[in-house]
Amino acid sequence: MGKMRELIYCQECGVKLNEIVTDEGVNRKICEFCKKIAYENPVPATAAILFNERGELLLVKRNVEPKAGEWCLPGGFNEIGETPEECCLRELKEETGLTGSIERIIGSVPGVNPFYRSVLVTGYSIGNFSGSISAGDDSDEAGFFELSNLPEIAFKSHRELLKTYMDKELYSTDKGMLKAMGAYVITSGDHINVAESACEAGATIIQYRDKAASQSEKLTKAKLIRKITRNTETLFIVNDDIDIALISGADGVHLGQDDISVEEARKIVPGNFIIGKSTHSLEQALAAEKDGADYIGIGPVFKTPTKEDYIPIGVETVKKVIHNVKIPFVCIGGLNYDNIQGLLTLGAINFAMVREFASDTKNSVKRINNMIAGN
Ligand code: TZP
Ligand code: MG
Repeated sequence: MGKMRELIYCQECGVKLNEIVTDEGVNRKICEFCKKIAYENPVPATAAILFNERGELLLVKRNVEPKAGEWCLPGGFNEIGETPEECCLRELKEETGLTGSIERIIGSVPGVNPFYRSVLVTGYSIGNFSGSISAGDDSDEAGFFELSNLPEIAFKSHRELLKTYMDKELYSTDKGMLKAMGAYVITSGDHINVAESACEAGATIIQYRDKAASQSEKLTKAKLIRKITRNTETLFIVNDDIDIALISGADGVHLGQDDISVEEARKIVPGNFIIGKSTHSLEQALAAEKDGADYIGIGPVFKTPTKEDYIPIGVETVKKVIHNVKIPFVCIGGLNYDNIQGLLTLGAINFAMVREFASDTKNSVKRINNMIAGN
């Protein structure tokens, strides 16, 4: 991206602008003739992140400057009266011929542009797409690219949005690229101690699950676990309570069958917030996937005193989930070092446990992650 084009003349009367520093210490330009500050605000734009069922990313080849001849995400500038979501879907249709629906907001990234000075690009992930590709408007070509074989992406803002999407997504749409959660540690007993040890051992996910504490106690502990996991690779998920997850700044929430739906929860959480869902059958697993869950828990696989009144779903249901569900799933319930080997052989790679991590947490996490990694 080139250098930002400077605003030199008043856009209303053409007089050369003077530079001032406001009482608040902000550098501004002023037109002495119009007696007005010439505010420099970014132009709003959007970009669409769309993967096909093979996990390939949709890109377009630009036919206009800046960066004519280079590839980028489909997208463009907001029209007056249009919401960013409408802009994103319109640009997608114009540039690629595809229609789709907004899945979620990925984030907004400021950028500079030699033609429009400053832009603010909001990225959205797109689901349920249909139609056949036909390039149009600002693009000469449109096509799907394997992530391992992407062309250079022209705009830094698009590269940043993609990175945010990839970092926070636990998976790509290609199941083969499913990112392992590995040992999924559910806290119990001395929750803080378990979380601290799990984090030190490099657990991918810690879920704070505390059925006994009051809401205020839970919030205090959730904040502590957030502190422990902040600036580490470990994701922090709160069980059941979306309010505590949001206030403590957790990475996500894990909802049960009796909690609010994923679709409703999605309305009040940030774009990259992880929402997991407990499921106890293939039907519930498919419903959670349709509802937009980022991952599901499937279980209890075996009988467990931790969830006593549930009938175990058994290995057969896990097999069905492996073959029918596209989002990541984590097996749960009655798992231990000995019985996860069989599930690994079937193709399961993520295992959530309460009792196994309740004592000697650090060693248990390391032992189970080594086993998952095949060491
Ligand atoms: N959901 C299904 S089984 C279960 C939950 C929360 C408890 C798993 O506990 P454990 O001690 O690992 O069997
Ligand atoms: Mg629950």
